[in-house]
Amino acid sequence: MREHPTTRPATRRRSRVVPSVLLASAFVLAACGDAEQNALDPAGPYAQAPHDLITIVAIIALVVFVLVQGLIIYSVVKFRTRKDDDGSLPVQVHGNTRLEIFWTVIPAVILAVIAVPTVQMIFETMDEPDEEFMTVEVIGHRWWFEFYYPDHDIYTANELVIPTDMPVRLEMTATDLARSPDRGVLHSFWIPRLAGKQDLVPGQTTTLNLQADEPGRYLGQCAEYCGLSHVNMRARAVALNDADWDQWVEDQTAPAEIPDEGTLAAEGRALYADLGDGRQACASCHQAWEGDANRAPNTGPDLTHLMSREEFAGAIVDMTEENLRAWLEDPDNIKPMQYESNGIGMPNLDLNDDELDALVAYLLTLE
Ligand code: HEC
Ligand SMILES: [Cu+2]
Repeated sequence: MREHPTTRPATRRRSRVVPSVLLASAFVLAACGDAEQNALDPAGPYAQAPHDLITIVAIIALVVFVLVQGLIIYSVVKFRTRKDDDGSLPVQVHGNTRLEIFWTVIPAVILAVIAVPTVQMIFETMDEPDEEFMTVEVIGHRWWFEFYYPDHDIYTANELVIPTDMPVRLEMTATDLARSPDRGVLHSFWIPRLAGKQDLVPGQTTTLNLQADEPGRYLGQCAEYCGLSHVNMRARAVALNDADWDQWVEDQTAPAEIPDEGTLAAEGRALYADLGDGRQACASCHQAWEGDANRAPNTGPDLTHLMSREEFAGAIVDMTEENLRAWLEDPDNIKPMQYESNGIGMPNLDLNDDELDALVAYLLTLE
C-alpha cells in the first residue's frame, strides 16, 4: 500500500527546483565577481568607443524587445480562451501589404542608423592615431605573447608595458616556420578594458590601438582558440606613469647582470649555457642578453629582465622563487604543452635539485 501517492512527486520537483535556482544564481554571480576583463568598464578611449556604441545598440534593442514582448503578452491575454468560449477565432489578417512594408522598412531603417556610428567608430579606432603614439610589435606564440619595442630595441613577454595616456599601436603577427616550431595558428589579442580584439595571423600584420588613461594592470587573454593551452595564454597590459615608464625603458635597455664568480647564481649561469648530458641548453631557446652586439629574439621568452615581470608562462603564474622552481622542475605540470610530440613550449629538462637551486638563483638575478 502506498502512502500519500500525490505528494511525493511534488516534493521531489520542489527539491530539484531550489538547488537549480541556487546553482544558476551562483553561476551568474560568479560571472560578476571577476571584473578584471570587463569590456563594460573601459579604461581608455579605444575601449570607450565600442562601449558607447554597445550602449546605444542595447537601448535600441531594449525598446524593440519591450515593444515586441508587450504586443505578445497583450495578444495572449486579450485572446485567451475564456469560460464561455465558442471556439471561434478572432479576425485573421493575411497579406496586408502596408503592414508587410511597415515591418520590413522599420528594421532596415534601424540597422541603417546603427551602421553609421558603427562604421565611423571602426575607422576611427583602427586608423593610425592623430597624436603622437608608440609602436609595439606583438608576436603570438603557442602559448604566450612576445612584445618588441622597435623604438627602444626591447624584447619582453606576457606583460605589455606602456606609458599612460599615450596611444599605443600594436603591429601584430603570429609565429611562422622561420621563427619557431609553434607555427601556423591564429591567436587574438584582447585586453577588454583597453581595446577591442584583433586576430594575429601568421604571415600577415594586423594592427590594434590601445591606450590606458590611468596607471594600472589590465588583464587580457588570447581570444582565438589556438590549441591545448589556449586557456593559459593570458596577457597583461601594465600602464606606468611618466617617471616609471622612463625608468622601465632604462632598465630594459640595459644588459643582463652577470653574477659574481663563485656564487650559486654564477653556477646557474653556466648551466643556463650548457646543461650537459646531451640536454638542450636554456640559451638555445631563451635570450639573456649580456650586452654583446646582437640582441636577437629566440624561440622562447626573453629572460634578460625576467624579474621585472610580475607574472610568467603566459601571465598565468606569479613570479615567485617557488613558482620558478616548479616551472623548471616540470613545466607541463603548470601549463600543459606539447614539447615531446610537437616541439611546442618548454621541455622538461630532468633537472636535479642542485641544478634547480643554481638555475633559480641565476634567474633571480635577471632583474
Ligand atoms: C626548447 C626550447 C626551450 C628550452 C630548452 C628551455 N625553454 Fe624555457 N621556455 C620555452 C618556451 C617556449 C617558453 C614559453 C612557454 C609558455 O609560456 O607557453 C619558456 C618559458 C620559460 C620561462 C618563463 C618566461 C616567461 O616570461 O614566461 C622561464 C623562466 C624559462 N622558460 C626558463 C628556462 C630555463 C632556465 C631553461 C633551461 C633549464 C629553459 N627555460 C629551457 C622554451 C624553452
Ligand atoms: Cu592563442
